[in-house]
Amino acid sequence: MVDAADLKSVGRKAVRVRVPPRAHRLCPHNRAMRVMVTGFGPFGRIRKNPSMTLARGCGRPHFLLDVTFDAVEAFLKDGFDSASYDALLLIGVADSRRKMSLERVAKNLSGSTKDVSGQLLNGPIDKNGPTTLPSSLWTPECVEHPDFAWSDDAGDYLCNYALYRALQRFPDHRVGFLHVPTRQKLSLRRQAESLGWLLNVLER
Ligand code: PCA
Repeated sequence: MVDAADLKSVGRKAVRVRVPPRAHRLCPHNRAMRVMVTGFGPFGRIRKNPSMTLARGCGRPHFLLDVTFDAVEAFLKDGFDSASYDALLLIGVADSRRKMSLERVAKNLSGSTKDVSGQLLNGPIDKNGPTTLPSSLWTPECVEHPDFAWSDDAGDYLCNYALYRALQRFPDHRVGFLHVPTRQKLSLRRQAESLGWLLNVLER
């Protein structure tokens, strides 16, 4: 469907004006978008976190995070060189998911599970922060693949925390969180292929 805003009247003819995807508008000279990818380490029953393997193997600059509040804070403060990137794609596992889930929102709430160092937040992430923050990374094409689905619930643990804090800290970057299934539900090989597809879509 053609959006009315995409149509300009030239004489009597309506022509379609191509609005470049947001990625291109953000990057001067049509340069491919520069994405940093992160994955998380083990926690709870997850001994081998697929997000770590995916981040390592995605062929883009990546950073591996321990499942702790301090590791997320340290990464956002010193590990993410924001001037060198346009976007930040955070990845974690959620064993309830069957699909690769594109989180659309982060909420200002951390639950009652301790991080792997024993630290507990259990309450608002930022007492003065907004209740929710919308993700700024996705485009509608991101779900044009059968392995991907939208999600509006990133949980209340480190993944939601990382998304909320990254969105707060980098309002001018594109930031998103991808929750992946366990490898028992979707093979790692297929997850890696799907992630490759997603990165290509985002970088277009
Ligand atoms: N999943 C957890 C934290 C780390 C990870 O991979 C979560 O969903 O919050």
